[in-house]
Order: sequence, then structure tokens, then C-alpha cells
Amino acid sequence: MKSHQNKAETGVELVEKVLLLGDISVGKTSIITRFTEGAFYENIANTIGVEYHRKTINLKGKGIEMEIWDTSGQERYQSIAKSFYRGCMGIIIVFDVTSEKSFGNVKSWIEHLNCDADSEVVKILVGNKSDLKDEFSSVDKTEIAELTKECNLVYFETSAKTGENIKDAFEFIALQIYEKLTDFEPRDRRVSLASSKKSPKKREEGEKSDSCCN
Ligand SMILES: Nc1nc2c(ncn2[C@@H]2O[C@H](COP(=O)(O)OP(=O)(O)OP(=O)(O)O)[C@@H](O)[C@H]2O)c(=O)[nH]1
Ligand SMILES: [Mg+2]
Repeated sequence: MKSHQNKAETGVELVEKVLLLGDISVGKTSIITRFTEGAFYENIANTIGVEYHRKTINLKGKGIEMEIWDTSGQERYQSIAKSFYRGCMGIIIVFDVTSEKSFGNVKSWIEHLNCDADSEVVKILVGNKSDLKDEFSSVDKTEIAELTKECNLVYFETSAKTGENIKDAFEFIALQIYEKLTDFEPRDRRVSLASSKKSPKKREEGEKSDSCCN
């Protein structure tokens, strides 16, 4: 959206910046492609660096433009990806429900966020590839429930392949962001959540926490 266009011209009331992160091949790009294009590709290229997508949705009669940033799960692109965390209003942390390893790494993704994203960012957890659960062993439900409780995350189980819960997850985060921003009654709602909030408190040197959520 061009910055000089106003609400009447575009029908867009709010621009929300949302970013997806998680291990390589968990399905971040596929989730976005399912949401923005309604398509799924078995052979999709790994993301290089960071890619941008957008989709306008109607949420309770409000036009919301979602700017969706897709990051690579590869270690070598993490410094680029991290530079996009700040200013994001929502973060979708993705793991693959058939990959214990990708679930095990969720905590370290949250730790990255605690260092590099705005403290008030809305976060949700997505376990993708639910269509493969009958075929492969999947991450224990109790472990997922414990993590979501510990980190205070809402959880969606999705399949980019079948489309299960994809729209619901995006609409949920869009609504959470909308409610958070409108709490502030800003003059211009197309503001970054970052600009309405203080910077995250940096942990003092030597200070430790058992939780990934501080
Ligand atoms: N069965 C199934 N396969 C999926 C699903 N989502 C993604 N895939 C497949 O998983 C592979 C990786 O998907 P991507 O969307 O590229 O994963 P990514 O997280 O974006 O990977 P990076 O960009 O490398 O970090 C592809 O072969 C997809 O077709 C799903 O919900 N179900
Ligand atoms: Mg990708």
C-alpha cells in the first residue's frame, strides 16, 4: 500500500506486519502460499533470506492488510531474518508435527524473539503438516500443551497441504494485533506496534531464567 493513500481510497484500515519463523522445511512458505494463493506445492524451493507477501482480509468489517514476512529456517540466513523481527506486530512460530527436532527447537526460536523482537509482539505457535500424522509418529500432545502453557502461546495445528486451520491461524493473529493496537486508540492506526511500546527490557548480564519466556 502506498503511504499517501488513505483509508477511503484503499479500504484498508490497518496494516499488520506478521513474520513466520521456524526450522528449515517445517512449511512456513507453504503456509503463506496456502493463505495468500490458496495453493500448495510439493516441490517448493527453500527460502533464501527473507521474502515478502501480502494479503488483505476483512475482519469484522475492517479491511486489514497483512504484510507477511517469510524467513528462511537455515542458520546462515538468521542474521538477516533477525533484522526483520523488530517492528513486527505478530510472529508465527512454526514446527512440523512429525519432527521432534523442529519442536525441540521452538524454545530457541522464542529465545531469539525475546532478544530481537518487540516485547509486546503477538506470538502464536503453529504445528504444521497435520495431514501426515496418521503416516508418521508425531510430537506428543502433552509436550505441546506444556510448552504452550509455559510460554503463554495459543496453538494451531495446521496443514498447508489440506488447508486445515491456515485461515483461522492468520485471522486469529490479525484479530489479536487489531485488538492490541486499538487498545491504544492511536490517531493513526497504521502505526507499528513497536512505536507504541517501550523497548524490551534487556536481561542483566549473568541474570538467568529457566523459562524461555522472559
Ligand atoms: N504433507 C505436507 N507437506 C508439507 C506441508 N507444508 C509443507 N510441506 C512440504 O514440506 C516441504 C518444505 O516446505 P516449505 O514451505 O518450503 O518449508 P519452509 O519452512 O518454508 O522451509 P525453508 O524456507 O527452507 O525454511 C515442501 O516439500 C512442502 O511441500 C503440509 O502441511 N503437509
Ligand atoms: Mg520457506
